[in-house]
Amino acid sequence: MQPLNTVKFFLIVTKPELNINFMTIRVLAIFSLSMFLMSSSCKKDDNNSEIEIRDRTEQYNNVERDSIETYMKTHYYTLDAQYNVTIDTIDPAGSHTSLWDDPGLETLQVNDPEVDDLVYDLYYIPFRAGDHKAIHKMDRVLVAYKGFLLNNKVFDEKIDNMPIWLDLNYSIKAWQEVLPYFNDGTFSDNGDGTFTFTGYGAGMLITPSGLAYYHVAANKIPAYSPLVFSFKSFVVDDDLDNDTVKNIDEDVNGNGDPQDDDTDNDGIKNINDKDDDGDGVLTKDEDANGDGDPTNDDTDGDGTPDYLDADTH
Ligand SMILES: [Ca+2]
Ligand SMILES: [Ca+2]
Ligand SMILES: [Ca+2]
Ligand SMILES: [Ca+2]
Repeated sequence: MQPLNTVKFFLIVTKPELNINFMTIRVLAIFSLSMFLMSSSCKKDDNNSEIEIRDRTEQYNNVERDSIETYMKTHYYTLDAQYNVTIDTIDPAGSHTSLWDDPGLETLQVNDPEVDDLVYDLYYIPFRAGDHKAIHKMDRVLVAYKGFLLNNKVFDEKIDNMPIWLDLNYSIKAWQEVLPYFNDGTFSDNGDGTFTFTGYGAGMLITPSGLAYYHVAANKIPAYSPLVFSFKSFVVDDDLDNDTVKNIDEDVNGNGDPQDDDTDNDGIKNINDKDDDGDGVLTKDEDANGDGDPTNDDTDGDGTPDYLDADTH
């Protein structure tokens, strides 16, 4: 979970324009934390001792695959000018296009985190990709979102004027997999405490419980619930420790997991460590050629960049 002091700022929408491309946001020094979207390993499980742990493959292949497909074939969405999503049940006499038949629908094949040969269909629909910086699975993203159960009930919502920073390193796998298909937007300072956002990403996703909370019942989410989210990606923070090395490059061993990279073995992972090699010189200052990128400086030519080389700085 994010320590409080890593939160840089929060944004509050004050004057959403009725224009699909603009959103005006006020910066306030407030903090809010959502317990939702954190991975289930982060959650207390005390109330679930009586819940039977089902076989993950059977739960998906025999139960959720069908319930998700049925849901998608019997529901449709509508958008307002701010990419706010309404989901409703299709009237057979009507003319709405189902989620299943939506021309924008994308399907990802995602491996179960625990069972090797279990592969899920994870669905998403991009409303707009976002026109600025790419999101990687190790980044933190300022998002607004709305979460739905397959019965149309909303279990959580962060509206535009109360967005949250979502650290994908600690989020449910469905978000880790889908958000990298989106970018953030750009924002300009209006000089009066507000920022105008343009071109942020917006979409929705439909996930089986195996890529969400599985057997853990969380607040309004029953155990074994496939989940539907609509979301907007306003800002990506691609350098959590502000050391000028991007989060994705802090994964030194390149295995996709930044939690096992701690070059100086000081107990602080590189992704959160401002002095990655523990030589007393900040990573951002181990930039011999001064190009703003410490990853391409290797003063002693030993193949290890200075910021990861305790012998050189
Ligand atoms: Ca960094
Ligand atoms: Ca670092
Ligand atoms: Ca250093
Ligand atoms: Ca060094």
